[in-house]
Amino acid sequence: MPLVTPFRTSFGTQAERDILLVKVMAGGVEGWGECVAMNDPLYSSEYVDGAVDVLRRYFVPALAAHGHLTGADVAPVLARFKGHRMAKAALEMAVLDAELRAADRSWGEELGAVRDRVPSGVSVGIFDTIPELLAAVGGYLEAGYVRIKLKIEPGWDIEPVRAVREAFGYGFPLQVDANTAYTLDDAAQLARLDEFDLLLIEQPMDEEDVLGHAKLARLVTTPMCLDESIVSAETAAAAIELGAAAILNIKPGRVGGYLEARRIHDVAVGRGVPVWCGGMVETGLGRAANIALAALPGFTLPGDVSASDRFYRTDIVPPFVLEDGHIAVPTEPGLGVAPIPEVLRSVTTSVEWISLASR
Ligand code: OSB
Ligand code: MG
Repeated sequence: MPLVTPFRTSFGTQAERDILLVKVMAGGVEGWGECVAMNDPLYSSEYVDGAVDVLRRYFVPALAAHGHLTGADVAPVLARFKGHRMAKAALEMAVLDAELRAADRSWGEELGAVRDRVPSGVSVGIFDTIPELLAAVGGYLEAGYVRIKLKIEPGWDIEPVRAVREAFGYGFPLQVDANTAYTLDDAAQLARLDEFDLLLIEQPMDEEDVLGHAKLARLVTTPMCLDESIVSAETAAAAIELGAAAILNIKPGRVGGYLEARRIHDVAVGRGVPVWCGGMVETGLGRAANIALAALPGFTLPGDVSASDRFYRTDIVPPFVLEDGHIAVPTEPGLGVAPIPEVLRSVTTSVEWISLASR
């Protein structure tokens, strides 16, 4: 699917999104899952073709061998296979969607949502020039986004943040995301961000460098938030205890699914750590589920849950729109949305159907 504008981060520039969807058929009910893996293993080790392979080769056969399945069964059945959390999450999402549709229960009801709308933040990419960045940020503020996140990297950090604060003031939450582009040697440079009253700095260093983040947290006053490093409730608890994360970005795909995402939420709430829902440039399918997750009580910070038109001119489901800086939590059964057949067909590049019954 083409993006409305190229999205540049410290790990690359994306002009289109190649998306793997999983559809399960259970009786007469269908369920949809969206895999958040990207084309290339640059954000994390997973990538779309790898996800397709592991689903076809291992995960789908393992689920088929299990027989009757609920959404909650998916993670335990697949637990003996290491990693590939984004692929696992897509399967769990599809099975859970079918289960909830059949039971006439919404995603929000299942997860424990306590709000009917969530505040919407937006992730703003790296630009070639400051004026281009300011035009983009100005447009998002105009649209009503309540929180701005700037992507940063060495050479694009202090100046863009300063320019945004000078142009638009201090009256809205502003945060930065480095996607692992720095090391502890950059501590003094990152401490220069402290004067701009940022809500947080997200994943400045390598995903495995949790201890480094704990050290950096003592050298800067901007609160430390982890994204890539948090892959489970266990790693979340460890990062919090080490002092590496004062805030967590929770992405269901990265942690193996929405049920593990809820466990991380519970871990964080138990330790007084605020969380917010991250995004992976999802279609409206993943967006629907993320919005419901973001309505849980511990999600006290605005997430990267923007309207469909932040990334896509045409979404594959009826578009999510911004209303007064917020997005409504879907209320219909399951995800509450399903692909519009003609739109889905127009962006589909390949389909593979695996029949469990014949195995
Ligand atoms: O690090 O949060 C990130 C997009 C792709 C991969 C990683 C990240 C992002 C974003 C965009 O920041 C979030 C969104 O979907 O709005
Ligand atoms: Mg991030």
